Amino acid sequence: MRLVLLGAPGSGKGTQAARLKEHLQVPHISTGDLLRAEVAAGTPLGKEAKDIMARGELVSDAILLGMLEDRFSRPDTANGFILDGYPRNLAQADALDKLLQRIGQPMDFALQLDVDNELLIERIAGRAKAEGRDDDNPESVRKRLKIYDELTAPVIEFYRQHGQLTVVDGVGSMDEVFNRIVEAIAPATEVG
Ligand code: B4P
Repeated sequence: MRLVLLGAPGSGKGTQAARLKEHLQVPHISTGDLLRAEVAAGTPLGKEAKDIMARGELVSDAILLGMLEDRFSRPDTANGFILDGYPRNLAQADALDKLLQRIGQPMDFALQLDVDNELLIERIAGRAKAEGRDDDNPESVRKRLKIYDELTAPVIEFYRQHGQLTVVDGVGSMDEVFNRIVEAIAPATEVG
């Protein structure tokens, strides 16, 4: 199954993708994780992305597309994937659509995790304490939420218009949200 998780920062995309990966037995591709790995390894790409990410801004579309093309070329995606963190604007949504058409693997599901802003800020503040991620400071979080509203929210409409969107209530315990997702994708998993 090929699935993309959509939702604001802190909506639980990474959290749920880690669980869904076990459930569906397909790889979890997080563009945030791919970028953080580049930063940690100190590659030229990582050096370019580090400050942009810390400020809560988007890394360039060209870099992201190159990274994704590279990731999709690996054999473990043959049976599907869970994509998390991409697309973050309409240009990325369009590029992804074309890329998947080219490799003959169209998206099966776009799942939006719906969570209100107050709770998003609370969750990210919790992660800031637990993990100390560079971009979880209040200023970057405000910027990330603004960018989400302006650039990423239209991506939801893109998938709605393509008839691929399912909205899942992202409020509740991690188990409750997971169970809702499993229920939403059940018809597709039953027919294989
Ligand atoms: P990401 O890594 O995608 O970061 P994120 O949006 O904060 O989501 P994440 O998946 O980590 O958080 P989650 O909601 O699971 O991106 C980081 C940066 O990378 C971007 O700002 C950008 O600079 C760059 N980037 C990535 N992709 C890009 C792209 N396509 N184009 C350009 N730039 C890109 O969880 C958040 C917290 O909530 C966790 O602490 C979790 O434990 C908690 N939580 C989750 N579910 C919960 C629940 N049900 N109840 C209580 N807490 C919960």
